[in-house]
Amino acid sequence: MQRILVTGGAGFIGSNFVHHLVDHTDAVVTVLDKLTYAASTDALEGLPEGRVSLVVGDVADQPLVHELVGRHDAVVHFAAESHNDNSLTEPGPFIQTNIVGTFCLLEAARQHGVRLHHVSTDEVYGDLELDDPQRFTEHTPYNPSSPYSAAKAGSDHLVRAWVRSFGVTATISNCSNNYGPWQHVEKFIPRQITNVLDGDRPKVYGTGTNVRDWIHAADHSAAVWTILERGRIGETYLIGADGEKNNLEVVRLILEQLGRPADDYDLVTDRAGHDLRYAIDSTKLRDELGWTPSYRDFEAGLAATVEWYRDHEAWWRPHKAATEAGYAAKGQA
Ligand code: NAD
Ligand code: TDX
Repeated sequence: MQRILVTGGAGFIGSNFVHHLVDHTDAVVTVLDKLTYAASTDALEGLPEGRVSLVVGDVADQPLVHELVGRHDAVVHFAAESHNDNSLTEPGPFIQTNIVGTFCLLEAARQHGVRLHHVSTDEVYGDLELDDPQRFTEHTPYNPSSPYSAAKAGSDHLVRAWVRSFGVTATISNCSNNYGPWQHVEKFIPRQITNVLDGDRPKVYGTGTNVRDWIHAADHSAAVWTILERGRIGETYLIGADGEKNNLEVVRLILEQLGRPADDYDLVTDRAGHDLRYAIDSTKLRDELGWTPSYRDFEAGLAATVEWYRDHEAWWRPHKAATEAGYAAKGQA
C-alpha cells in the first residue's frame, strides 16, 4: 500500500488520476487542492472515504506542504494555473502557483526524501511549423511562448536542478492537449461543445489552422502512473497519442456530432503569441515503459465527451456565462 499526495487533484486531469489510482491500485490518496475557479469537488464525489481525502490548501504554503509531504510515500504534482488565455490577462498567479508552488514541493521532497512526479506540458517546447516532419522529443530545446508555458518551463527546470543538485527522486512528464469529462468550459473543446448546446456558434481563434495533439485524460493518467511506478529517476517522458488535428477539424466534428452544419462557426480575434502546432513523439515512454494509449479513435472519444457535456449541464452551467463574458471583453466571443 502506498500513500500518495496528489496536488491539484480536484482539477480536470488530477481528478481523473485520482479515479485511476482508486480503480487500478491499492494506494491511499490525499488530494491537496486550493479549490480555485478551475476545481470541481463533484469530480471526486462517490470515491471511497477510506481511500481518498481532501485537504484544501495552497501548494505554495510551505509549512502545510512540508507537513503533508512528510506523511506520504510519493507526490504527484498536477496543481497549476493551466489556461494560456488567463496567463495573458493576469500572469501573477501563474508565477506564484506554477513556480513558487513547485519550489515548495521540491523543498519538502528533498527534506523528507519523498518520490515526486512533476506533471508538465508540451508547451514548454514552443511550437512547430505545420510542415515540420519532426515532433517534440525529450531532446527538444525549451522555447516557451506564453506566461503559462514559461512558468511551466521554469518549474521543469527547478525539478531538474533539485534532482541533480540535491538528489531529489523526481521524474517529469510533458503531455499534449487533453480532452475528456470535467474539463473547464474555458478550454477549447468544452467551450465549443457548450456553445453549440446553447445554440451559439463555436469561436475559433485566427484562421483555425493551429494544430493540437489530442490525448484522452484517461490515457494521460495511465501514463503518469506508469512513470511513477517504473520511470527512471531524473528522466523526462513525453506523453502523446498521435492525435494531431487542426482547430477547424475539431470544431467541424463537434458541429457534425451535434447535427449542425460544418461551417456554422465564427473566426474571432486570435490569441496573442498563439502557438501554431504541437506534436509529441512518445517513443521513449512506449519503448522503455511499455505504455500505449487506449483511446485511439479521436472521433469516438470526442463523441463520448460531447455526450458527457450534454448529460452534465448542471455542472458546467454555473461557469458558462462568466467565462463567455471574459472572452467577450477580449473580442473572442
Ligand atoms: P485545471 O486548471 O483543470 O486544474 C488545476 C487544479 O489545480 C485545480 O483543481 C486548482 O484548484 C488546483 N490549483 C491551482 N492552484 C493551486 C494552488 N496554488 N495550490 C493547490 N491547488 C491549486 O488543470 P488541468 O488541465 O487538470 O492540468 C493539470 C496539470 O496538467 C497542470 O500542471 C497542467 O500544466 C498539466 N497539463 C495539462 C494539459 C491539458 O491539456 N489540460 C496538458 C499537459 C499538461
Ligand atoms: O475559444 C477558443 N478558440 C480557439 O480557437 C479557445 C479557448 C481556444 N482556441 C484554440 C487555441 C488553441 O490553438 O484552441 C486550441 C486549444 O486551446 P486551449 O484549450 O486553450 O489549449 P492550449 O492553449 O493548447 O493549452 C492546453 O494544452 C496544453 C492546456 O490548456 C494547457 O494546460 C496544456 O498545458
